[in-house]
Amino acid sequence: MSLVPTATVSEHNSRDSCWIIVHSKVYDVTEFLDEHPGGSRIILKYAGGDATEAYEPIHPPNAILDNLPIEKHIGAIDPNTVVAVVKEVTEEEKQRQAVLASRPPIDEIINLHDFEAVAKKVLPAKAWAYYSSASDDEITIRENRAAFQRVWFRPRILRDVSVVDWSHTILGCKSSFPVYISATALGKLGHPDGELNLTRAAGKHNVIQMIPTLASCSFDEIIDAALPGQPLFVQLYVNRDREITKKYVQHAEKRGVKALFITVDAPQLGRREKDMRMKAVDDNGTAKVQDGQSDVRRDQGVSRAISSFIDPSLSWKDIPWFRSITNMHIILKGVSTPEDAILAYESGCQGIVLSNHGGRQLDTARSGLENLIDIVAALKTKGPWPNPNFSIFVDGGVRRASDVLKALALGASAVGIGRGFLYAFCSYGQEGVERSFQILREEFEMNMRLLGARSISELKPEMVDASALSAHVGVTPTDNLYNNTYQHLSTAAFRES
Ligand code: PPY
Repeated sequence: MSLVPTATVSEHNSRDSCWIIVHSKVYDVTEFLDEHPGGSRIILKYAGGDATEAYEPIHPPNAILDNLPIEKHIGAIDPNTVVAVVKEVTEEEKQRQAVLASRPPIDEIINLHDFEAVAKKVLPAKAWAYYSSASDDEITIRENRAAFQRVWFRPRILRDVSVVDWSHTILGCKSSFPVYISATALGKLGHPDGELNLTRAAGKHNVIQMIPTLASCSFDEIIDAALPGQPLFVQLYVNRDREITKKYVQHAEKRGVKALFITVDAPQLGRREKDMRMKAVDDNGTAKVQDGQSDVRRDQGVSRAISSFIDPSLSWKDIPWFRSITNMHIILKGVSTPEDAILAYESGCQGIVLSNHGGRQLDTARSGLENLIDIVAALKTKGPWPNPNFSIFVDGGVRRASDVLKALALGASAVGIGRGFLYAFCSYGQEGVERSFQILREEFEMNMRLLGARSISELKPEMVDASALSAHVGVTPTDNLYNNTYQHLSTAAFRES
């Protein structure tokens, strides 16, 4: 590969000839400018210079290699010509660092909501907007929490609960509790080590992590950070180019991943308005929504900007193809109805995740917990129950072990937590994730004792009253902690005069 002096790169600093440096490699992106889903302006900002810092957290590691024809790969930057740049720290970053330094000591974090409250304060505004946002009016994200509060316990007593055991097996893999780490994208927006915080903590504490397709760390970095034999699942966004998907899936299997979670609820990404508004704010924090620039796609937040590879034509006809390319368990992530649950079962999948994508897709879609009731009833008509060959997972809004116990009592095989663990590492790195596991363990111990269940197999539908679950109106006590972390939506801002 030829070596390119930085002076040569800096000559290509315009719309007519635009070169950028990413990870010490030089690329000619002139013809790609108008195709960039995030608009050309952000690339032009780095024209003739190094774009790595802006590129890294919001692009999958291979995005540029996969999207840019090989003849546009100019070469490697000549290391002898690189001048060390002293980076100016912005006022916003200085303030953020000060807030970070005044975080509560980790032993004062006593529940998963605490992590969210800290993350809300310490995250860069763009990262918080991306992670916390949900679609449209954000009704579903709030319903995900509320649904758990419409299920009430019916505890059993006098059962000798001196020993309680919350360990579990998920798709044949041992887990310290009936919870897995659900995939959330772009971990480096929130912490320099990104998803590796989860991998390392999960390895130490016997928890299963689902690797996101759109992780900031590369798939292999994550696998390499795992302990020998550490069970991992992988999430899949299906690419329009099925060869890319096939390669990804087969590579995952070769590297020992146990289950493939195919995301089926995102043929198009939902409109997440907090994220979109952030994109309409420039680096000085000035609202630019109304300035008439034509080259910026204003309908794009971080997520929409990088989602164009997802194949909206994915259909039931593709399931046999997936079966033909892998022996991993195949789980459909994002099922909501008994009709689709039965189709998944009949098409030979090994399970489903009742999920509305953390409220980020179809707003006013029901919660996974509510859907669980009808779906379990429908699947009971199809074969043995519980069915050892077909698992039902639930995610969305889970913050407490009591939430998990409710889902399991109602027939879930295990439960996924995405944002809860994400906020733990955004606020305290790996230590935060480990603390979140410890908190859950303590909550499992107490709640199982009080519920009268000595093991996960003793959780039964009779232990909960879900009669109010489908009543979408009704008085439930306010969830004070969640309401505290929930950020209200806002309307378009006026320009300052
Ligand atoms: C999400 O943001 O909800 C995701 O699932 C991840 C993602 C991010 C960007 C594009 C597509 C999906």
